[in-house]
Amino acid sequence: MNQATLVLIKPDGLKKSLTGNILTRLSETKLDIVGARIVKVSRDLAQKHYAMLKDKPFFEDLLKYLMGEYHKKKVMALVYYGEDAIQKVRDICGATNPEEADPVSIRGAYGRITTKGVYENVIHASANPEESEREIKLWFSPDEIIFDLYNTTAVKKSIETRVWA
Ligand code: 3AN
Repeated sequence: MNQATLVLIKPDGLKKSLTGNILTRLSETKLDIVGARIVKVSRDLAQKHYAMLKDKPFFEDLLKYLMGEYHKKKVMALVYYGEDAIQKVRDICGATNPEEADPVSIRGAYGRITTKGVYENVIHASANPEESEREIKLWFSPDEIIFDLYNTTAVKKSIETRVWA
């Protein structure tokens, strides 16, 4: 079954110049990239993305990590699409704990745990179809994805917006 999944190359991945390596590894899946953005992550976006973990003791560090306070203030967000996309991407990413991840997985090869106990595991990938839909809708608007993954609705906006001068 065709699925969409959200991938984030996290600030440590960008700081360590791993973007190319990670995209090359992900291309092994033969999935399609249907959306891509470079994002400066706000606290609000980080909180919404990790809402499920809000009661964990590492939550505050996790927010700071995703916002780039330990590395670079940017994240690369991608939507991959195709047959069994969620599992294919998760397999290449490896386990959450980079020290337990298969050494040839992305997290096993490039991740680390800091002396403060923060998992710096360079990549995020959606865990299941419900999460991928929630996450993709959080990080992308319909027009930033090359086809309509989910139902859309038209709204008229009369808000001031910036354009190139
Ligand atoms: P995954 O990203 O593999 O789906 P989640 O959703 O359980 O795993 O965790 C989200 C993120 O929270 C992880 N990618 C990692 O950065 C961080 N994290 C998870 N468990 C821990 C932990 N025990 N200590 C520190 N950070 C953690």
